[in-house]
Amino acid sequence: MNPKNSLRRTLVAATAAAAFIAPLAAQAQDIKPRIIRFGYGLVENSNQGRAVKMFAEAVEKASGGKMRVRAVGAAALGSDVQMQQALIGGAQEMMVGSTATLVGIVKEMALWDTPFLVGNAQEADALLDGAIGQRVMAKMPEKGLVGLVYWENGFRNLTNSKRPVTRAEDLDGIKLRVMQNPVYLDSFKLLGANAVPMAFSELFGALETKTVDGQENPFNTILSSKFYEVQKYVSVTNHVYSPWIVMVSKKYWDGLSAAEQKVLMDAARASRDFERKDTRAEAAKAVAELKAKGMQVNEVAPAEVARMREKLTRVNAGIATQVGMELWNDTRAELVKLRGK
Ligand code: KDG
Repeated sequence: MNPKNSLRRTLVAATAAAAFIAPLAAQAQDIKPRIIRFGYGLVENSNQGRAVKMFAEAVEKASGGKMRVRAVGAAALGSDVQMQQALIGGAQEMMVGSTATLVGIVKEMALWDTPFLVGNAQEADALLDGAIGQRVMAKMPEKGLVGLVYWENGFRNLTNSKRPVTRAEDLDGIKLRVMQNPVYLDSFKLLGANAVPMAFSELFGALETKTVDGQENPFNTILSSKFYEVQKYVSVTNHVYSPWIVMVSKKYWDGLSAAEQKVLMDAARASRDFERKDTRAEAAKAVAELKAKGMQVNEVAPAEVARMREKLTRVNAGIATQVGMELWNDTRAELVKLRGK
């Protein structure tokens, strides 16, 4: 056969094959689900883990299986700070973590570090879900992150292995782990503790080996992370309301269609409502459960909490400067309005 004819036949066959395969490949691409790696730091059976699971189920249902969330807990994808960098670089799609660990990237998140900023969950929800919370979130895209919603970590309380904390002076000499955040570091130094910044993923081991004597976290985390196995005392201070924030890599977000972005946003809002309800229900039973696990719980007297609060006002000026006086003053004004004064 004439070589030219043979080549022509081959080209014709290849073209025909490509025309047949291309739609199949496109169709396969269409049904191949988007996999969203969603990292978080607590264990699967925690308020954080249960909410990520709920979010994942909502996304898969709403997208008809075209978007699948792979939830990865226990800091297996890294600490909050490491995951934040992975999202910015586009190596990971989503995470939930503490706003307190985000201040190195979005300085306005320091607003939520303010000791005793809010007095109850209702005030927290109103601030976080309202104009103030959205103004802070609006600072994220320029840093490569998209904030969807805030979840509740909760009001933070002290635990340690040495003694009940009944007043600030009892913190003297206690090596207290704090989140990697300057306000937390300064606050507990002001109260007299030997404050030690540390990633959450290292905390249980540090408590177990007595590298640190204590830490501070909401009841939910003290329970789910089994700190009762390595801590004797819980001292109730409610010294700050701590939010978590559900975030998406902006590089990933910008590649989604409007419909896909809506799926994530709707699921995030539903998971926020679920998480807050679940967290508050669990926290309401936590003291009894911690006592049953052998912990000694003391309520710090209001007068002593007031003394702590007075000492901690010294960090407020630095927060106001960091977040900007307009946002700081608007937040204060919003709280006055919420309190009906
Ligand atoms: O991924 C763990 C984080 O959510 C962390 O912020 C939990 O409050 C926490 C802490 O003390 O590190």
